[in-house]
Amino acid sequence: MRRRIPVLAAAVLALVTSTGCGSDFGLRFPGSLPVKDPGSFDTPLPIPPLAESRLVDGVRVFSLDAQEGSAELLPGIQTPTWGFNGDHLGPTLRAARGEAVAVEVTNRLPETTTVHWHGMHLPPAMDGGPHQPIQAGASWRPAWTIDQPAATLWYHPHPHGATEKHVYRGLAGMFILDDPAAPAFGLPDRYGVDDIPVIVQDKRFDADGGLVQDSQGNEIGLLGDTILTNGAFGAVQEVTTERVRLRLLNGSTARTYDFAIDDGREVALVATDGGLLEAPHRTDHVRLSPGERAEIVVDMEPGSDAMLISRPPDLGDVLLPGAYGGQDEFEVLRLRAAPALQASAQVADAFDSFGIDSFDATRTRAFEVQNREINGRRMAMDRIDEVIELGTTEIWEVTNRDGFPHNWHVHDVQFEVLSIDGEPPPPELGGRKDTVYLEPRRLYRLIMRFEDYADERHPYMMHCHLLLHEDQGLMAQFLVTRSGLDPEPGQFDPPAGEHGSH
Ligand SMILES: [Cu+2]
Repeated sequence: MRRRIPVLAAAVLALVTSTGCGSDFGLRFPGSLPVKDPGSFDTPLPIPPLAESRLVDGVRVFSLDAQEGSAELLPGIQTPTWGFNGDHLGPTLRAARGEAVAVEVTNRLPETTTVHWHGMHLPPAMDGGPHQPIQAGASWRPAWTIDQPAATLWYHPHPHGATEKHVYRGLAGMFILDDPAAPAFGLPDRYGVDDIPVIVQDKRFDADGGLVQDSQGNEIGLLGDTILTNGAFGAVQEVTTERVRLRLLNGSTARTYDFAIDDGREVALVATDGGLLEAPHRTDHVRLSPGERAEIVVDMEPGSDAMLISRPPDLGDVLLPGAYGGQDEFEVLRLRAAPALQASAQVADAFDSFGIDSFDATRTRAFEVQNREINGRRMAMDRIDEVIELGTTEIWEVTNRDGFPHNWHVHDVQFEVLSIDGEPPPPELGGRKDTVYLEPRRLYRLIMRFEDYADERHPYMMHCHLLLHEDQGLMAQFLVTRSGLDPEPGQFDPPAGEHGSH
């Protein structure tokens, strides 16, 4: 067990740190520990397999089975887990812009689940939110056409009140979108060779190796003391090229990371949630809250080692940063370069430009997040909170009124951050986003367009992607309709269960 994070030592360190700091009470929230691992990081990084698909009448059809299993998350120990098409996590789905896709999802779990396509622009009935439950033993077959830029998306369950549990047990996978019409821009693109999926999650284990899902009173949820990359602890990726692209996904339930290379070198941040930035952004760190993604390109020297770490993330003006992982620093993934490296292309200086014009916005809505509520209300499956007219552009003003972290995720769209407290967003928030961290008491102005899919009966979700908060009801429902008018009383008939019975 020498490569497992030494919990006891970390607890002692937490005590020392908290008493020395004076502004924090580290042991009040034992789920939040500074985690250090001196281990050797020599477990080969598991690369999720690319999902097989078959073409049926021009539709690319994938199959996903949610199932129970057992996986070696810690060396030599079997942990009961859940996974898609396997014991833990799921295969990487991959499709191109313009393709018609379908996914045959079968639930082999002992309870109801759903599968949501996080970041995808698609009809709400295909979204896989809480209104598309798949009962135990049942199947569901969503189908849609990929119609958005190349991006690193992901899929995970979204059953109302149980999302934290289902994701934490291992139900998550990447969904990579390609755009054949877009230039390659010199970006590394050989999956598993120089284009590496990196799903980062934190876990807690009991003495028998079982996953412990216990937030221990922490109001943001569970903070694990063991960091897994693609389901492995202490992983190393062998690098054979001068440049390697890491597709970072924060698949954790509550923890926010600040990814960096241990020697402080700059990397090129090339993409965020919804695709490429307008130009690479040279930076030495990238903060990701749960659900967010970032693609970085790391330059490697032959024969060298580089450690991807997470530095103490700046969580903004929270009351007890140490309680929310704001003081934690730990290693994530070792990159080990071969003695001789294949040449890599030069990454372009600029990518495609884009941008939603704020003059197009016809409506502004304000959302206040506080006490697990949005504008004073918790999620209700039979209540529509907002109705939006198809084809319009809106500005949403979102503020976290609590003294602890939240973030903000909107289904169906990729939004852009117009401003934060009236200032332009930093470069890392200058791209297409579907999830953004909400520093307390700051005003985030987001702009988005609602296009293509009108539906009077099936809502999309907006919610905090800290999964405990989502489960507790920090979520709201919106319809996109042709009229944009509220549905007549009784017209909204939540279609829960319509997909779960066959
Ligand atoms: Cu939250």
